[in-house]
Amino acid sequence: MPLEIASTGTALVTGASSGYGEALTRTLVANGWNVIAAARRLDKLQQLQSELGDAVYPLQIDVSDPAAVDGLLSRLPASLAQVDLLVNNAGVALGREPAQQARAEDWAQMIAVNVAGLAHVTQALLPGMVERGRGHIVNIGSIAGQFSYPGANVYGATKAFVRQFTMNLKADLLGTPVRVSVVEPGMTEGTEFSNVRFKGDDARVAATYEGTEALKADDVAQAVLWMISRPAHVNVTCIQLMPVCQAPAQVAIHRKPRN
Ligand code: 8X3
Repeated sequence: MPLEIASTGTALVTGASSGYGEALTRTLVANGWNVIAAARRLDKLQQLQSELGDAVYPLQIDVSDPAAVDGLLSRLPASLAQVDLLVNNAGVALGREPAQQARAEDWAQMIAVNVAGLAHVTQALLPGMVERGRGHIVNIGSIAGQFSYPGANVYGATKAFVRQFTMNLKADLLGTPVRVSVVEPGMTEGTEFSNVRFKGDDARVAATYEGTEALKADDVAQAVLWMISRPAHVNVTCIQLMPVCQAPAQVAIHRKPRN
């Protein structure tokens, strides 16, 4: 059976300046959507617009700034004010140190963007979707929200929030046609994720991907496209994807040194 064509409309993608957000912006535009591409780096968004055309509307915003999110809808032109698809993609991982060595500022920033920012943007757009009887929210989580690994501490916990928030939204939206989904990617290469996480330590970034064939941002964009292309009565609640070379393999055991 051929893949259904995604229904189109207006999408708002946070974190659209790079990585999954950029790939998704390209995919949505290619499938007929108008995309409000939201991120902090306006120059990157403007580049996307000049490349993809007027289907892209650049919106400079920091989702961790409550006042900016409160004013989000008022900054949109009337033709784009009714958002049909929200992709809560903006997120950040900072550090891989054990919790006892992690920096408080890193934890605070991850919570501000991945948890508070995501919830706040949702709160800004969801009432309109329910009122209009049309909408889909896709949250970008991570396999780190389900599986533990050393150094994932607060990052993984923020992504566990994303998963559970999605499921709780699903419960609240019962009786409305608004859909809600979470996508949980594993290791992905070719994005800024690890450069940000390791704060520009190129050797650690290179070591992370050495000998692997990781997911690409487009793999994630295609998963989102499939989700939003399902018939209106189908709510894909969760897609989790990992590269073949990655697995949540074992519970670790620390052994005492032999005497
Ligand atoms: C990032 C995926 O595998 O690096 O969200 O934790 S992983």
